[in-house]
Amino acid sequence: MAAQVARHGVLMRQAFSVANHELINWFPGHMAKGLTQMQQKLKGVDCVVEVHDARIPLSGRNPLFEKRLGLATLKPHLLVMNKVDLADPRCRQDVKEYYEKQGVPQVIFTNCKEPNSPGVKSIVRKVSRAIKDSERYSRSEETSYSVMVIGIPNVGKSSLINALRARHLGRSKATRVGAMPGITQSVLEKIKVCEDPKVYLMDTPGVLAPRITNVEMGLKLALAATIKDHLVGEDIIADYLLYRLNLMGNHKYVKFLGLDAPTDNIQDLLISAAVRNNWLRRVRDHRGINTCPDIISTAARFIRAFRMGVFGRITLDDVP
Ligand SMILES: Nc1nc2c(ncn2[C@@H]2O[C@H](COP(=O)(O)OP(=O)(O)OP(=O)(O)O)[C@@H](O)[C@H]2O)c(=O)[nH]1
Ligand SMILES: [Mg+2]
Repeated sequence: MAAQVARHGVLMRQAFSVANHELINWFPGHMAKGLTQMQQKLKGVDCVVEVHDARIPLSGRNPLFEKRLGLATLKPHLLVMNKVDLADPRCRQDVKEYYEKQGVPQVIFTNCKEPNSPGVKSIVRKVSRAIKDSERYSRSEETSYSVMVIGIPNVGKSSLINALRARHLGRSKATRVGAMPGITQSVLEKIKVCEDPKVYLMDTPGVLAPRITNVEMGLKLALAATIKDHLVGEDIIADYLLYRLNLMGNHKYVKFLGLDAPTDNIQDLLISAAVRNNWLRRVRDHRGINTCPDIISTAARFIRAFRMGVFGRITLDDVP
């Protein structure tokens, strides 16, 4: 049994265990196809911008990118940590230093909901510099840059392209964005995001590693919405969220869900919250039509609140 410590008179878990240790396998056809298209188009690209979610700065970066696209060796490579508005700002310096040690010199922190935020503003300049500094840059007359934007699903690749377009060209969205993973389904044509220098960005589908073998990493990826919720289960994601919040001593969920006190029991939490807030569903049984607590939609509301930052800015990885 996992170790527990008392907080607010309640025993809280110090480790998370799931009954079902099934690994997450989610590699739909569009991801495999996207990866092949990316490989084919890489030749004409001057720089690769990898977007990741700042709430999981270490978890889930796809090893296939390194393997199939040869990022570090072939092209100038910038790592963008997006959604900083949702991540703990205290982790930023540690993330930067961690990646510097790994040989990734450029880590840029962005909030793509704000085209005029400092990170977004710096991208074109840093891309131009990285290309000019690269050994392979021999086209001295060339003033147009072609950049491929890659990353796992739902981290904000398309949002970054739209934010840069809004920032430098004052133009509206050119590529579709959505709260669910798997919105961009194929490698798109180049989209102009800046006039001077001329910078063209290529949007790509989010590609996850085909097998996620580490259960806790899978849960973090799910909580950050990079995997479709139903593949893991809303109740399991909600349980992991509860465990993490309690571990941090963050009990903002009590007020948000209308509970009396913190709890470490997800079933109690979901049932109480559903009853208190009238989040019920109709069921038909031998007595006719009745209502019962809607556990899954309550779990989904709890998870959505985390993703909107209701419980504060939280980074899920421990950065060494
Ligand atoms: N809070 C916050 N939300 C963001 C940010 N950037 C993007 N989002 C949201 O994240 C979700 C995913 O954005 P997309 O741009 O579609 O992500 P993507 O990486 O292109 O996703 P796929 O095409 O599905 O791989 C959308 O709901 C965006 O509004 C950010 O910096 N902060
Ligand atoms: Mg997209």
